[in-house]
Amino acid sequence: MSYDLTGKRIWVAGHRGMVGSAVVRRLAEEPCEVLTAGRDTLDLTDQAAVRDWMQKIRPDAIVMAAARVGGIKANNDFPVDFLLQNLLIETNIAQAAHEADVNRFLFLGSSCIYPKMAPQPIPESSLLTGPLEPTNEWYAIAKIAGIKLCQAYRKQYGRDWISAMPTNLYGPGDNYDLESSHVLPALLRKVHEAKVAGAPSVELWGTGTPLREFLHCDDLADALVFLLKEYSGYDHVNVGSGSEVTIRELAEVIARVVGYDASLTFDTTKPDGTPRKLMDSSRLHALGWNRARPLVDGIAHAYAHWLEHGGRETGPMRAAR
Ligand code: GFB
Repeated sequence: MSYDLTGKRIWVAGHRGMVGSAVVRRLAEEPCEVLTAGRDTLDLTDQAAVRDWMQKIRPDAIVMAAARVGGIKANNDFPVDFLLQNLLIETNIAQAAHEADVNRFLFLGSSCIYPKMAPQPIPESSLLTGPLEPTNEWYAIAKIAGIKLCQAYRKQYGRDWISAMPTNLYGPGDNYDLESSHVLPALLRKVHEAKVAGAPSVELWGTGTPLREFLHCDDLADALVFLLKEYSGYDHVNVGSGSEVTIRELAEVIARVVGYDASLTFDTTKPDGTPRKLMDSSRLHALGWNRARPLVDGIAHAYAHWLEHGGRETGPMRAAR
């Protein structure tokens, strides 16, 4: 299968978020036209507005990077927001896309769709084989519904809609708000602020023992454009870097990048979440993509970008990836 992007009009939903903006940057290298809609123009939770916009714009393809996202605490604290907003965004866009005859659609899920105790590395076939991790089951259920929507439109209407499941992501445009962010930007900020203040220690949440796999958003964007061009199929495709670190090791890598050797303390009243979630990305590799950069290089890039942009948070819980 090969989907030629030449002359195609591609809507990147959620283009201001970390993933959406990375996809826009990557698509700029392709001979296609990128379409975007700011939040001031289009409320993705408004069904009628999404339908009207889609009828007017009629894209050839959609990359669905819009979502309500956040780290472990935000997911745990705001279950309604994570479940409801993601369901609304997904169903509105999918239904409107079908009505506007959009035949190419790339949906983005998350590694948290898999059971908490899935075999490691996690194959795509683990989906719906066991109970979810309770801190993020709300987000996971919404993302599983998105995968199923793509499969349902393929089955009932023959739509060439596909899904990709990224692992934990980071990079330019990430959320650095300490309450709602993921661990990587949180630790970059904490270590940086400890360095500036000359503080002797940095506090991490949980025990530091959970394992996580991290992927730079520009690597994800490259993989997504690859899938858009090269993949057609009912099954979703994992997108990971293939290597994992404990949260303690992550903090140590970040300390090296920032250049500050603080001691680490652990707030074990905060949840660890899932103990391990390394994805099996062999399906993606077999299709021909395997270009994830080393973690230390990616973190150095993210840190430089954050410093260039004033080392400030990008806001709590944006409604776009
Ligand atoms: O990245 P994170 O918030 O989310 O946390 P998940 C990963 C691990 O880092 C957990 C620990 O074990 C946290 O307890 N951690 C240590 C910290 N210090 C910190 C800190 O300062 N901030 C944060 N945020 N964590 C998310 C899901 O799970 O992963 C989402 O909640 C989504 O739904 C996303 O799937 C990819 O990796 O646990």
